[in-house]
Amino acid sequence: MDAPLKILHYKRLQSTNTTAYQLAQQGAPEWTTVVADVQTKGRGRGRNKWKSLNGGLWFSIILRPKVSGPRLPLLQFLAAVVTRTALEDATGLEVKLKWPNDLVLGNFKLGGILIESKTQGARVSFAILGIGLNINQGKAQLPAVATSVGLVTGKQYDLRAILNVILDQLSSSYHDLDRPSKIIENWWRNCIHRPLRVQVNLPKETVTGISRAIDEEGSLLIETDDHRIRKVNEGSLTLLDD
Ligand code: BT5
Repeated sequence: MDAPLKILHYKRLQSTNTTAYQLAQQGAPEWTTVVADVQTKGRGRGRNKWKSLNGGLWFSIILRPKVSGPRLPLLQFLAAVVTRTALEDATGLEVKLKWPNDLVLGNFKLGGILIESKTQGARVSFAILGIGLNINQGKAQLPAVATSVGLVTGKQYDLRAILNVILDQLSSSYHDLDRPSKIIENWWRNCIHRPLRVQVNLPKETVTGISRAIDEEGSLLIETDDHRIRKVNEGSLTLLDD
């Protein structure tokens, strides 16, 4: 870790990503981490909302990775593999990954990752790595598509202890950003649609086929029914049963 780690803990914020972004613009050091018990305007990708009531772990880390803009998605994949392992270690559950940014438990969404960044040309000035994990919430505090660790195990967890493990493991594997294939291989090994039939809804079309691989920029490669490979870099993925 290049700079001393500072954790800023708030009871309530609109979004830890927004606060972290403002701090980064004011020059806050790398690894400054913003955590909130509750987010009143938690965000997902695009216009998606992120339900962030008490009991979940909602945090954002300020990073200044030395990667070019197109390689920034690697940070999301690195965060996913690190968080997955940390959660498995803390809970004994089998946590899996789904493209592009989901952590899943069984068929339900356990957590998500949202990276927002400021770039100058191809250079990344800073990136805000936002991670949301459902830990201690009950069913009533979660959207229907979601689950929490506590809901599955019946136990309650120490959020700060889980955060510390994730930060620790992330800082010690941060240099893996120079080894994209290592990150991608680990991610792919733990992905639930490897290689299964999927549908990806893109802003203007739908692509259906076999999910074959992730490339080093985080795009999903889908083999369509006419045996061509389609590369998609955004969208929502659904597993098809047929
Ligand atoms: C994500 O978006 O999965 C990224 C979520 C990132 C949240 C963190 S919390 C800390 C930081 N601060 C923020 O404001 N955000 C980050 P996406 O792939 O777009 O998924 C969003 C969708 O997940 C929503 O449209 C819902 O369907 C579903 N969803 C909402 N809240 C959820 C929750 N608590 N658990 C599981 N799924 C949820």
